[in-house]
Amino acid sequence: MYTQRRMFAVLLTTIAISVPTTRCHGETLFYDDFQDGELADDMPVSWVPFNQGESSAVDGDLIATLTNDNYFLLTADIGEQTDVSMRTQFRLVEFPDPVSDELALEFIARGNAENVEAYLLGLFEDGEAYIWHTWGTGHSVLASTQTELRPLEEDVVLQADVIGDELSLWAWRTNEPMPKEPVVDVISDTLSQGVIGFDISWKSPGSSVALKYFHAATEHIGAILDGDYNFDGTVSGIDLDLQSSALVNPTPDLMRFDHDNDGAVTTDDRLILVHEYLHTWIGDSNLDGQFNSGDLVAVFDASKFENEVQAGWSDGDWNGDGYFDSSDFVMAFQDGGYEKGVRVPAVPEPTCELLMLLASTIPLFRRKGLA
Ligand SMILES: [Ca+2]
Ligand SMILES: [Ca+2]
Ligand SMILES: [Ca+2]
Ligand SMILES: [Ca+2]
Repeated sequence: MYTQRRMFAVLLTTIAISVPTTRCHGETLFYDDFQDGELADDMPVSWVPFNQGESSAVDGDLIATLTNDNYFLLTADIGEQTDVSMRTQFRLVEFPDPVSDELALEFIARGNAENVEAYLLGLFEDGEAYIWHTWGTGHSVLASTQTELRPLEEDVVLQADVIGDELSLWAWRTNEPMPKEPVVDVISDTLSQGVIGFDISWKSPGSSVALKYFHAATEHIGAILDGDYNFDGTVSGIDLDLQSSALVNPTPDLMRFDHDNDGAVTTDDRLILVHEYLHTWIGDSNLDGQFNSGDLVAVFDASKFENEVQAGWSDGDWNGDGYFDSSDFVMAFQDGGYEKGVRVPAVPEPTCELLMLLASTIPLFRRKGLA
């Protein structure tokens, strides 16, 4: 019987249809959502402040406040980088003297602390986007353009790519898709590598900025797939398990995990991920697009049913509470996908097959657990 199940599992694995993929986003260096309230604990990165300012992680935002009339810089403590793509969502939240001062949020790339040299790619409060080369005593404007973005009034997604000798700045509103082209770009081979980070500047003491997250990768960060929480270009079991962590987290990252925008990460978000982004059913443990006996074989082999050990989606934790127990069968039953084949968009009806299966399978798991 056991051998039969193994063969069945192998067969299913062989014919498994993989989840659609898009091109990857290079290696993610880090993604900091500032949810842990810490900026200097290496989780996932430590932020090192330079010059005069204050910084803290509050309610999932990084707040940086300028206390001088020049700049306040935070670098990510991950060593020198060559090619980098950096993305953040930010808003300028304090700007005491808009008449006589200027205010910008800018990325730093290929920065060198010794001679205070770097590429700066940023956005002024009036919507001017720019790419500068700066050094200790001056700067040159490599490129600039006026945009209609107003970061004092709206959240803006800002992305800087410094890849090879191509420098580009991307900017868009949060309710819009990522644009196909950068707002400004230029070729420069002056700097080859250095630290990365961002600063708030300049001539505007008392000004502050709020960043929702900071994502850094070694290649251009493209449009992120819905449900691709680890940015690997694929929606997979890894993402289901990341969502499970968010489901039991008292302060989850709503930007990433709250798909129905109700201010919480709940079973409804689970259903959106499984139905709309993975196009499958609750219960499809092997993610072959169907919920059938092959999935029961898989979770049976994992042997985590009511064992009080941590379980993932592939082990049978379909509802995302971290364990595999009868509540997972209840959710799968309610979803109604058992032996319904590949999911098509429709309102599912609970099936009596699954009801019968529920009645017959749970004792089987119990017996295995006792054995
Ligand atoms: Ca993923
Ligand atoms: Ca939600
Ligand atoms: Ca399956
Ligand atoms: Ca569960």
